[in-house]
Amino acid sequence: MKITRVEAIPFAIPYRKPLKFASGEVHVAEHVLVRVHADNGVVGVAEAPPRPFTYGETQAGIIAVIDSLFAPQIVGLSLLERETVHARLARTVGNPTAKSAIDMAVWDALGRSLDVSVTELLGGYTDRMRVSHMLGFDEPSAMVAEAEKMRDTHGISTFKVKVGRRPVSLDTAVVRALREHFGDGVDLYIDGNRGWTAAESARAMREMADLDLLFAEELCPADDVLGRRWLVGQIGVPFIADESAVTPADVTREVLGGSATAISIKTARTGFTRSQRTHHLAEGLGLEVVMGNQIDGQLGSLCTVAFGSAYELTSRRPGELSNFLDMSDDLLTEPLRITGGELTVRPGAGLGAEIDPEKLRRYRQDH
Ligand code: MUC
Ligand code: MG
Repeated sequence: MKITRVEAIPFAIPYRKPLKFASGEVHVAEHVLVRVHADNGVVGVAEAPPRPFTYGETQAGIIAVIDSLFAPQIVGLSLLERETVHARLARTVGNPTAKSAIDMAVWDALGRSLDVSVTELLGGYTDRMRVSHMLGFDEPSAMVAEAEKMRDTHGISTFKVKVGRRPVSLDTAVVRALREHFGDGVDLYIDGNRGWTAAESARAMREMADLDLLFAEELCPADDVLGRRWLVGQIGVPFIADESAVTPADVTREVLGGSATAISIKTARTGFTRSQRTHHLAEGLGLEVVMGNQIDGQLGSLCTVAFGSAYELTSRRPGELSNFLDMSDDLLTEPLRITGGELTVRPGAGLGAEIDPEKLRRYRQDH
């Protein structure tokens, strides 16, 4: 079970409907497929989504760091030496999605080698999660129509509404329209991607005080340290740290500093090995956890549900697992399906994902 080779393959699949939010927008999934080969013939897979507006990574940078630094550091290690893989990758700062894709592909290869699913290897709590859908910026009527389509087609009844525009009434009108349209038949929370100031966030939360929000996420920048603490101390719902708390150390700092009371775990940026550490930390600190979405394709969403299903805490709340539905196509032989508002893990070994060779040929960008 020794690692013999790591491939980083760029691919691009257009979105049918771009996702727009306060820190950026995504029109094409220009991701990197990572394949970890082992000497027993097994190949593990995962995908890295470059998010320059969140982590500073680019598609070309992810490929360069994998080819020049990470692959040579882990070739020759056993698939069982996951902590050694983690320690070697950790010698390089940053590059969270490049490291995570390698980490998850190693776990997938290990699961395939042992004929056990990744969810069972991690914790095996359940085999499914309820799904929360992320609604990107648009007119209120269009966002209500999208939510309705998601509910009617896939049974989804939890929605994360992107906010952070100015004036704040652009966004509070959307949340009010959703609540008025669906009544108490849906759960709603908001994510500002740092778009507002602390004072704007406080005003928006007051305007929405009667709308029964579940959570508020990253409404203002965590770097506005005192403003953020002031805000979190006064709002009546858990405040989720997402991009401000990527590492377990970030989580500790943000929570103990009073700048967050809940966290988002994204396997795209902490893989499985670091997401485990974050999960255990969250349990110890008594934090709410939401399994977040890094605007993942189907392979990334499968990684999220594989991890989220492994533990009670991570499967308690609906996970953000549905934005691949906005892509025009994907790489998996067997597409993911959300039914009755739930996504299940794939039966079988590892992640249970098979890459369709014809689709990979069509979308890869390195030939
Ligand atoms: C999210 O939860 O913020 C948008 C930007 C990013 O970093 O992730 C997405 C979703
Ligand atoms: Mg977020």
